[in-house]
Amino acid sequence: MSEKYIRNAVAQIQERRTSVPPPMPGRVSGVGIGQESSEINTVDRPVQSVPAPASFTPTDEQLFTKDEKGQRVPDTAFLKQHFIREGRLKEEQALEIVERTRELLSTEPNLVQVKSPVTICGDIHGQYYDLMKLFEVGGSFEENNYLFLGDYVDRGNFGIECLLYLYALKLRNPTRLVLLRGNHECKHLTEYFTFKRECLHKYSARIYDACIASFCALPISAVVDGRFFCVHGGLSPELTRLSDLDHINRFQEPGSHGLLCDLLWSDPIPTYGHEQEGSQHGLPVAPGTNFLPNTQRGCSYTFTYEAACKFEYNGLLGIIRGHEAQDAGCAIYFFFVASYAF
Ligand SMILES: [Mn+2]
Repeated sequence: MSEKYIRNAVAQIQERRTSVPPPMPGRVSGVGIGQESSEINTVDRPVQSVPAPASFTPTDEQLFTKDEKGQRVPDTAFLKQHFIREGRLKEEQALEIVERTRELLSTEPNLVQVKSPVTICGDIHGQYYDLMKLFEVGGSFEENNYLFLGDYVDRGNFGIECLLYLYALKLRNPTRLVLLRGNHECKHLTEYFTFKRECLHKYSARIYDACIASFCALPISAVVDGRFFCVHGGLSPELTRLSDLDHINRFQEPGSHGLLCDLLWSDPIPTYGHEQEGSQHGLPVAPGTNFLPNTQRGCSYTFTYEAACKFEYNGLLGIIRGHEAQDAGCAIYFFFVASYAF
């Protein structure tokens, strides 16, 4: 038995030997190993098509330019390329972008009016290269407006780059770009997830604190053409009219309950549109049910189709929200008023 085992093992080793690929042809720089045909390059980048990371921090002349009114604004084309190459800014430069954006955001109302054509984008979560792709397919600021539904940071490794780039674009296109707050734009989640550590690693506590202060200035909702309500999470039992939004003090860390919390955290019920018969996603609920505790999130609520219809009485056609990943990139639940002339 053991002899058979050894023979089998030896056969496998021999077989494996023959499957080892021959050494790559190349050249040795500095270290002389092997034959001339198997030299290895130890000086140049092995994959020349991938540019080296940007190891410099830009000068103010490189990073900032003047807009049409002669105001100092970030050069977004430069910043885009610098971040693509994983470059960093000087602390003062990052601070200037975050601080000035905070001031600008503070002037916006809780509910921002947006005009179409508009490209609406969901959670970015630190995926800077996906953000680049988004702008590539979404068109230019001359062609359309942009509305982001929050969750710029955490999870992905490039949260600060996403934030600084979006803030730079905001300074450059104050009315063309609207940035809403997501549930991750707060102290509590960025401490628990990755953004705080990312900030401390790449920049400093000062930059992190400035980012947190800027999050409190982000508006929380938008309406496109007076017809589509846009928010990160969803509805709330405390939200009946759009004017209810005016009374929120958004300049604070969101609590674990209440209207601000719900707007950032709630979800449609998993059986949305089929609540009363139930589905593989959940048990039936009684007619007239509008909100149920959101057990998956551990806070806020899930809202039903009935709750959405009630809210539509504000002259709306639909709700556009982020907060949940979708396999196909997006999901359309329902066209609220199919016969509406639009
Ligand atoms: Mn979210």
